Amino acid sequence: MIKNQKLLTWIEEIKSLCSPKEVVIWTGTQKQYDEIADLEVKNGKAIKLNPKKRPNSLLYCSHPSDVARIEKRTFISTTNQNDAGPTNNWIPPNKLKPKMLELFKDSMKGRTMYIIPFSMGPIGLDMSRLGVEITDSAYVALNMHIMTRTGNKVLDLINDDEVFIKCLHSVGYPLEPGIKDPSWPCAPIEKKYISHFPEENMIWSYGSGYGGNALLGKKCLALRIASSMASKNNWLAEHMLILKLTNDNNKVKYITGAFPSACGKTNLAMINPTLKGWKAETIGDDIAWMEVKDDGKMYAINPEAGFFGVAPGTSYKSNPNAMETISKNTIFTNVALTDDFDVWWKGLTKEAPDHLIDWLGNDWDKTKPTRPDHPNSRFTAPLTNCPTLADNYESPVPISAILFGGRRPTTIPLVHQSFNFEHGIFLGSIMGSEVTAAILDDGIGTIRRDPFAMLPFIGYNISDYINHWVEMGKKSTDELLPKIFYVNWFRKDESGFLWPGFGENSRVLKWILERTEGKDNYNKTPIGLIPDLNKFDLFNLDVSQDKMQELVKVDKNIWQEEIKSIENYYSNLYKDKLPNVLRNQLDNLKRRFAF
Ligand code: GTP
Ligand code: SPV
Ligand code: MN
Repeated sequence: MIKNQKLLTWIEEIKSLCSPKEVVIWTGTQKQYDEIADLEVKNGKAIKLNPKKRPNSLLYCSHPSDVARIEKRTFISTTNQNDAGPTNNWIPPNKLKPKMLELFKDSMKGRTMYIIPFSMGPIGLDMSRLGVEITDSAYVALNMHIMTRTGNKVLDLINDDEVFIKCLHSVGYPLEPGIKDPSWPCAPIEKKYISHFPEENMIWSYGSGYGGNALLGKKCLALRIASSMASKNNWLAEHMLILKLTNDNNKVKYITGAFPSACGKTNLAMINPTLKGWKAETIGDDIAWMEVKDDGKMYAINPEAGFFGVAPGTSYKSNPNAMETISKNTIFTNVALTDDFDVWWKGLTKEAPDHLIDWLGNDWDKTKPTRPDHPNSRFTAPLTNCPTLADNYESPVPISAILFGGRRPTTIPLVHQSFNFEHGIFLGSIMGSEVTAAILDDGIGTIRRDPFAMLPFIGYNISDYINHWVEMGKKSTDELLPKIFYVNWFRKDESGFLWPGFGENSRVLKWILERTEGKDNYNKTPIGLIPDLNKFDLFNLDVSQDKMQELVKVDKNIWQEEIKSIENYYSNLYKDKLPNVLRNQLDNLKRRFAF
């Protein structure tokens, strides 16, 4: 039962604004989940997958206009534009709120309004944060049940007069009498708004039902609002995986990694090391909240309770742990349906089945020029399904290394280490990657800078964000803070990727952990420390010496171009607010190359 007066008042307010047909409070029981799932199947919204092959699992297929995060329709709404900064779309609250209130007016007509209390982070942990999402989408309710800790246990905390973050969501498709509900209701692009009000820690999302646009605990709360909260309270909210590693001497260390969307976080978080005696365990695959504790070390938690992972490319060969994770209790979105009511996507098996129903609901066979799955199709599955989930996944863990990475076909070596923490901040700031299908955009494949893999997720001014990282660095010493690395699994030559990736990335992790222990296994270059190939584990690896040389090459001419590009990027983006740390680091880099 809801007792928190603030919550009761807010629910009444939204009820009279949005006019839903009925209100359902999410209790978090399996019974409630199953009932809503069954109703969705009965109403033709979802397909129940073959219980013999994929127990307790659903397939949803979205409207073709609603397939990914939409950065153009994502807003940071602050009184002053400077507080949102140059990386965010900005509309001030006094303009945005009236516009959105008009859209929300009666927007839930004919629909059920779900009240979902949730905790980002383990229930009751001091690093966790509470939220309530009000939504008219059963898909969102079912996904939130998997992706967050939800239900009565969380409500009990909120009832104890705790603060919670208000998250309002509507698919933006009111059911006027006589209107048939489509299988994936949503609003046209120009009416979609994914809005954040960091001054009052509030989220309003209208018109999209997909992923990060609609599961408001994830990118909206745990990254955009959380990063803004963290900047004022000495912590960090980052787009990072968290991985536990045990080496062949039984030594345990933890790392985090920030790679842009669809650039390998889930895969690294579930890595099966090819190195003998090494063990990897999963803690998180998308978001890390971090703080420096009294012992001077940086600790991380995964605020999520599930995976919302990229389906294409996932197979027993590339990521067997993900395959096990999604073997049951999973919601699939925008993958293809097989004749025996199982799922298929590009890369699952070498050959596609002879016949499929594609994600648009059409018959598909190999003569069709189109692919049957959407490139940003996804699975939603609970962390507890993951065979490699670490047993201490709900406790803050001390981080030894932070990895930055992205898809860079040239220039960036397989791995390099920063000279110190502030140089690491510089590496984060210049990160770039080929744009992937995780964003609804025309620019897929082109390289864009994506600082800290946070370009779409920093909920405030990026200059302040960089300076906040500097402040975090001052909370401890370089000795105790995580060491910072830049990795690139995606360097290419004419024949494709130079590096086999996936399980073989454990060789890079081994080098990295040795570096955190100060081992002399490196060569110094102007951009940082790269592996000395004589001291890099190449045993049983099928990569030629030439390719290995190419993978760690730092080419002076190419870097001269890269530095020009960084200078341009900095001056276009930061204008007169370039943080000192970046100016100094860029000067240092130029000096080391002596251009
Ligand atoms: P988001 O959930 O969007 O934040 O993405 P993510 O960073 O978790 O990406 P994910 O691990 O799902 O990887 C996306 C794609 O990259 C998949 O198609 C993978 O097969 C591919 N990939 C992951 N790791 C590697 C690697 O080491 N080498 C190569 N070549 N491809 C990889
Ligand atoms: C990403 O795009 O980085 C994702 C998927 O993790 S979504 O939650 O839809 O943003
Ligand atoms: Mn992500």
